[in-house]
Amino acid sequence: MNNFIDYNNQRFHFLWLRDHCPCSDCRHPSGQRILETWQLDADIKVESYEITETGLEIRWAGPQQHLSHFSAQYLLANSYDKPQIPTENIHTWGAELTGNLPSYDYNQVIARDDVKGQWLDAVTKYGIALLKNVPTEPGTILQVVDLFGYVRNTNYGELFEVISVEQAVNLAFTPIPLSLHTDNPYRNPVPTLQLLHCLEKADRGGVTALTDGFRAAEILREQNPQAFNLLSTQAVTFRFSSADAILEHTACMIELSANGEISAIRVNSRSLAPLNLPFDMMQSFYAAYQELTAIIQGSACKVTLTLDRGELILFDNQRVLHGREEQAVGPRHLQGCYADRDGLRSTAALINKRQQS
Ligand SMILES: O=C(O)CCC(=O)C(=O)O
Ligand SMILES: [Fe+2]
Repeated sequence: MNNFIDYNNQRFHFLWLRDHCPCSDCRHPSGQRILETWQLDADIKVESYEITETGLEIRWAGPQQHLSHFSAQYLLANSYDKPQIPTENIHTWGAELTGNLPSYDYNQVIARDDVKGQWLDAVTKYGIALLKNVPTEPGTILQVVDLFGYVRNTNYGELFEVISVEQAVNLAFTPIPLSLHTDNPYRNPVPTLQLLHCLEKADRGGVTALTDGFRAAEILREQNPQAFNLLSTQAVTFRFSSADAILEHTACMIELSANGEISAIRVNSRSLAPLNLPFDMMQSFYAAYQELTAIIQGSACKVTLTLDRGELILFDNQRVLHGREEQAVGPRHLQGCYADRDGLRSTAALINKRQQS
């Protein structure tokens, strides 16, 4: 006897169906599961079932004769055994985005739900969006985060001042150029979003460089699969220490999801701890690391721009690398802060739902 039901040419295991029973004994009105999967009989049997106009009705075998009714809509939306279509609309980019970053006007974003939705969707799609005409009142960056989520507080504070200071604890707080990097790979969990808001622009220099790390890693995968394999399987350690924080995390520079997709990038020359790898791997690991970073810094991938007063970039810190080129001459003041993707995605999904209704 089969252990599944064929519904409209989609097969559903008995066990899957029992586990997804939507009745009020099995599901809370919130939609959350009440039944405990571990308590189900893995060989559960069906007493009888009927394909009706509205869906599927099942009477389960056993003393309780439990009944389940599934709507056609639910079964259609949740049928399995088909290629998983990526739900996220990710569009990788290179230098062609120079002068062309997805850009939104702050006043429109705060006035219009649809524009706010477009701004947030752009961050998911491209990993970055530029906001213009943000008031240069210090601290406004925190109000920008309030538009979509929650500030991620760290040892650098709720927000941090990117200005040149004496005895800086971090190269970011000097006028020195910074090679393209993701922030805080020494932290776990790492802040998944970063914001940088320009309050004052240097007379010269202080140019912002940006690279889509997903594109760079894809290029490496194509041009040198062995190098890609090393960077996505050999973990390295990143470390930061100051008077008030000692942070360390060990993970791969290229992180892959279970189905082999590039899911996160960690590159930060300043905070890479001494490499500790098998002796015979060291030379080839360096070659792979140099090849990836050459792609990241290369002109095919990199976008440069000089942030003007009132401009703010919001970007995915596990995907888009940022850097600073040319020593800043004259006062320059950015405010930075971290936030997380969950809040952004949730706000975007709520807006999309509102737009559809
Ligand atoms: O000064 C800049 O443009 C970037 C600074 C930076 O990388 C940071 O604060 O994370
Ligand atoms: Fe940074």
